[in-house]
Amino acid sequence: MTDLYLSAYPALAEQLTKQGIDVEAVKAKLKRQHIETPSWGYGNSGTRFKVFPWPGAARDVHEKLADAAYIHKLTGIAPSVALHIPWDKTDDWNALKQEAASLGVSIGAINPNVFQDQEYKLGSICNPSGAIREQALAHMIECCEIMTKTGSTLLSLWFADGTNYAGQDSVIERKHRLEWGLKELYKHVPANGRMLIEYKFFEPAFYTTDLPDWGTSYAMALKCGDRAQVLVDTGHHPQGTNIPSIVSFLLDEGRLGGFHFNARQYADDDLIVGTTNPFELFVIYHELVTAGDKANEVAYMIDQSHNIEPKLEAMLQSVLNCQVAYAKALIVDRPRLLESQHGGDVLGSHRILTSAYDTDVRPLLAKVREEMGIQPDPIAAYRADGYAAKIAKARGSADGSLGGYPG
Ligand code: PSV
Ligand code: MN
Repeated sequence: MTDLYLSAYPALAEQLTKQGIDVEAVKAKLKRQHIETPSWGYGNSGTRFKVFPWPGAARDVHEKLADAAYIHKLTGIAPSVALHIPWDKTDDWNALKQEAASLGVSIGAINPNVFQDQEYKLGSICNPSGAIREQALAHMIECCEIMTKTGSTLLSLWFADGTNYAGQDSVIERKHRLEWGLKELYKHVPANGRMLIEYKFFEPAFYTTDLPDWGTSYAMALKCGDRAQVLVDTGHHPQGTNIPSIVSFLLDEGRLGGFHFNARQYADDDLIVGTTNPFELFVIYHELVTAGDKANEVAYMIDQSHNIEPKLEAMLQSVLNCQVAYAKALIVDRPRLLESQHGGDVLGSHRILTSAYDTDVRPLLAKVREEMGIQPDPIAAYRADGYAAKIAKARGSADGSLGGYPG
């Protein structure tokens, strides 16, 4: 199969060149792609009904780093790992930073956890109790310090705050508490860092959520300052929401901080990226490529928790699906698309876009990987490799989840 893809490359390159695409420039961009994988995607996690332990699932931050490094070795485009605190807490951050570097990866976004402790039953920075709000703030400030120690430039915030019943709490007061907490926290974000504000329309709260949508995150980011931006988790919207248009608006406003990529069918399903929604993923990347330099700082992170799938293969597949979507977005004939759009050609424009989507980019990606010195087919390489069997033997089936709400 691999040979088949590589041998199909010259014909594809010729076809793309005829269309006016600079194939060398496309390959250069693909080699610079950067997808961050989440530490929590390597450990056991599941649904509220059951956590099925996976043989070889990472049991601590060291094993998570090793697994992330393995995914990077196979793909060449996953050089950083997001950490979740306190799940990944260590006494010696400098040593962890060195350990990551020695494995060929770096520490990416720092994700505070203000949803797991008993105190947070009624919320964190929106909690009716001032003492609990302060506790949540203190934890997030500690995460800013961890950023400095690890060299991370991203603080990635998600709050489980909300209410379950009408009248349970004052929605306006909760908004004021949210604004207070975010503004206070922003003062502690390292000068070279950014604060990404994630939203989610429901769950675990079922009546109101304090940060339910991109507009609320955007409004809060504006109140905080230039280095506060919105984080789009692709699983956090009501059905039918047009995520690419949100992406394009935020990019143009300079407020798209990053992504948590995953796929969903119904709610926040945390499935492998691009499995239910490959066209949506492609259009998201199309908006990013169209935005040019405005997309330079966007952080591309995966946020998945796998229950029944092999953890490493699921992560690998996710990274590769982002690569496919990006490759297809890079070969959109943009000058022709713009001309067609300006001419008001509804279906002609759509066709230009879908013709890139319909292109089989596997030969292009096989060539890119060959030039990067990695295996042209990472899934085949993973399946032929002994790493998964080795860690299954060494680590066994650790019981239990990461210790709380499953992603
Ligand atoms: C919440 O569902 C979320 O998407 C947030 O990003 C969390 O930090 C992550 O999942 C892990 O629980
Ligand atoms: Mn997320």
